[in-house]
Amino acid sequence: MTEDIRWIKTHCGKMDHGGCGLLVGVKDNRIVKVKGDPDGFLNKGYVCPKGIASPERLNHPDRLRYPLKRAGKRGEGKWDRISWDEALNEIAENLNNIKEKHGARAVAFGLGMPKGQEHFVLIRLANLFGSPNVVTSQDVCHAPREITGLHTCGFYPVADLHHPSKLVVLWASNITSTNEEGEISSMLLKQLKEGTELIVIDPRKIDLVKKSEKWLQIRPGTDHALALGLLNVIIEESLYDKDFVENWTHGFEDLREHVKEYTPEKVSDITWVPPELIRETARLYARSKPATIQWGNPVEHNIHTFHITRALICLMAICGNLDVPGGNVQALDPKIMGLGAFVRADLFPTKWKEMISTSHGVIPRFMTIPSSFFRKAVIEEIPYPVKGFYAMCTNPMLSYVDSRHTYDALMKLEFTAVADLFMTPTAAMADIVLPVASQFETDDIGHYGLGHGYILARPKVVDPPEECWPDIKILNELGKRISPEEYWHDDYSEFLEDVLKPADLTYSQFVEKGYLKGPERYRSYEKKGFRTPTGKVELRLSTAEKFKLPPMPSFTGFPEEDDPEYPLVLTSSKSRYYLHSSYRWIKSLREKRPHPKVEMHPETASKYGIHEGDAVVIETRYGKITQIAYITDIIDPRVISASHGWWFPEGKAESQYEWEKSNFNMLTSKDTLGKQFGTPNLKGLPCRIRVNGDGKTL
Ligand SMILES: Nc1nc2c(c(=O)[nH]1)N[C@H]1C(S)=C(S)[C@@H](COP(=O)(O)OP(=O)(O)OC[C@H]3O[C@@H](n4cnc5c(=O)[nH]c(N)nc54)[C@H](O)[C@@H]3O)O[C@H]1N2
Ligand SMILES: Nc1nc2c(c(=O)[nH]1)N[C@H]1C(S)=C(S)[C@@H](COP(=O)(O)OP(=O)(O)OC[C@H]3O[C@@H](n4cnc5c(=O)[nH]c(N)nc54)[C@H](O)[C@@H]3O)O[C@H]1N2
Ligand code: SF4
Ligand SMILES: [Mo]
Repeated sequence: MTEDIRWIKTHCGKMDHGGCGLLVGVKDNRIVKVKGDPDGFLNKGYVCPKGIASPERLNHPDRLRYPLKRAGKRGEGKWDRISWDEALNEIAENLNNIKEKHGARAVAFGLGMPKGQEHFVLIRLANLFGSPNVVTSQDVCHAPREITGLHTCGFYPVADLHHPSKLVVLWASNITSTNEEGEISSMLLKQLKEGTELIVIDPRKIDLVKKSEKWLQIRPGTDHALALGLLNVIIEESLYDKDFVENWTHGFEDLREHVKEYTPEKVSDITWVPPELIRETARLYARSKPATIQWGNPVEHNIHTFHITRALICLMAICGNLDVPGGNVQALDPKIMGLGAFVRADLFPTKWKEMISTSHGVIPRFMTIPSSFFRKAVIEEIPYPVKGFYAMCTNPMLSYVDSRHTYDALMKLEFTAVADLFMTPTAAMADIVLPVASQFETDDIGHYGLGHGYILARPKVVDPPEECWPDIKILNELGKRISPEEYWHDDYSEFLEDVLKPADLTYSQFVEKGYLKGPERYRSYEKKGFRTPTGKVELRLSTAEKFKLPPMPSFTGFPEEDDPEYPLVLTSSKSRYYLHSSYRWIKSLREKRPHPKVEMHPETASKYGIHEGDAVVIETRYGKITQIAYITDIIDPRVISASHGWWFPEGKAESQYEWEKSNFNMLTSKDTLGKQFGTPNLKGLPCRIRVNGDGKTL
């Protein structure tokens, strides 16, 4: 039996940002087993439950297999099967018509979390079509870290887990569940075994707390206050890196004055972290060299994200941890085609001026459109109308803040096409639905454009079923219909060859190598300075006036003010078994996590008469949902943590699979947004809870 199995090396993708090297066992064009590849560049044999379950995506009986055209009213769940030619012509005709009537900018292109090379082919398509509006989740995912980094120190400082650190700070990062952006947790676990110390800053007692020196159980949404408190202690106690500060920072004296008010006592009142623990944490971080901050996504789920990310970079800088091995580094790309060239940014020099976001005064260099601004353009036609939408690798009905608003926008759009593996609440609202070939079914490149300094080969291992097409192929054919043909290839796989040409490799040679990593160069600033206007790390932003940015990181408030009507604080984390709203339909994963769960402390549960397993109504000022109570002391009695991304694939198409019932984004608001990134509050929201009816049903 086992002799018939062919083992193929590839890298995991699309179950998160990807990264693990896999050995995939194939028999008769079907994947029979997946194992972690012991030679995997990042994972050395590690694999998570999603990785193991990932082939189940491919053979699911309800997977989309043919292009579909809406038959009934929008969202009614009635479809006709059509051919690819009909589907592509229909999309092209609608998008071209909208362009003719309202201009190219009236068509928006939607993307979710970057999953593979198709992400960049879609941005290229938007550029060639002439639309400046690519809507992504970047307002709540990575743009605040990346772009604040560019403005403060000239690069995006990522945690360097490739070299030993004396100390790792997990700041809002549940790395053993999320392996965030290819920071595979096995890399950290190896270091911890070898003596690296750990600090965890998280409102929940995550698994790694048991391996940590210190756990700071922070009040959700107050990370800026905590970071300023640490800066206060480090400066007051003169623990900072004097040489680095003197030679390579701009505005240190201003920072010294500015953080005086953030005493541990004051910060403790805001964050609930005891003052002595703030002091000890500051001392341990400042004295450990090198130390790295693995900063996670919740630092971007708050209207104050610019202040949080600024304060954290100041912390890295004054302790001498920027651009040193084992610190927070500028990961250099291998010699491959640059992002700008790949997406043909050169053909669209006026993009910044024309983008929806520019009229909202976002921070320069932030080139994608936050979901709230996109929907404002659709619904209120501000700053101009948007009428058409092509969405790929995304499920906005669940992932955008304020889901009712998404529903309204999808109802109002003149034309929407969605490409996915499965009928989702968003696809169910489309006019055309396209069936895609996904990971394992098409050649792909992983980690391009993510800023971690490597790319990974994801060669195809099986053929896709029936009429499923890779996204790149769809975009290549659509591109020829809605933009100048000369920019598209005869064979879509040429796009992968393009990326590799500067490295003098073909795709198959790249597959042989498995991955490409950029050069390891540190302290580049010693030769060239930092890529900021002052050539230094800008503790005080020299561009503040010019770009209307706050010059110093400050505590600018809670995400929302306290409200006695809503006495608890709501947060969330990603589930280890799912990717956002994806894959509730994979049986083996669903068995592991069958319901959306809301975590609460035993004291909280008893105060509200809630028992383990009860259906609980969670309410904020904006809406209410129901989830199942999970009683645990990993959480503070004043906080609850609900699940994000829940819809019910077993539900009915005509009600978009019960998208309202348990969906976290029914509890969030599009109306209060951070200035620089249009970021909403997804964490730290005032809320209240009660048992739902008899507590038996969701
Ligand atoms: N309240 C709240 N909201 C959040 C977050 C949160 O923590 N809380 N997190 C935010 C973050 S960090 C992010 S990145 C976003 C994520 O937002 P999205 O990326 O929109 O979320 P997903 O649920 O992953 O949707 C991905 C869709 O892509 C489909 N898909 C998978 N593979 C392929 C493929 O190869 N091709 C195509 N065409 N489709 C594919 C999946 O089936 C799924 O329907 O959500 C954000 N929204
Ligand atoms: N299994 C799985 N893996 C994923 C994803 C997924 O959906 N599922 N999504 C992928 C994507 S797109 C992203 S962006 C990353 C995100 O991965 P992470 O950065 O790890 O994000 P989260 O799981 O949202 O939150 C991390 C931790 O922050 C804590 N937290 C919540 N609120 C706060 C707060 O206000 N302050 C602080 N300091 N901590 C807080 C949570 O309790 C949680 O333990 O993961 C990627 N990997
Ligand atoms: S951690 Fe991510 S890349 Fe690794 S197996 Fe799991 S889903 Fe795949
Ligand atoms: Mo994300």
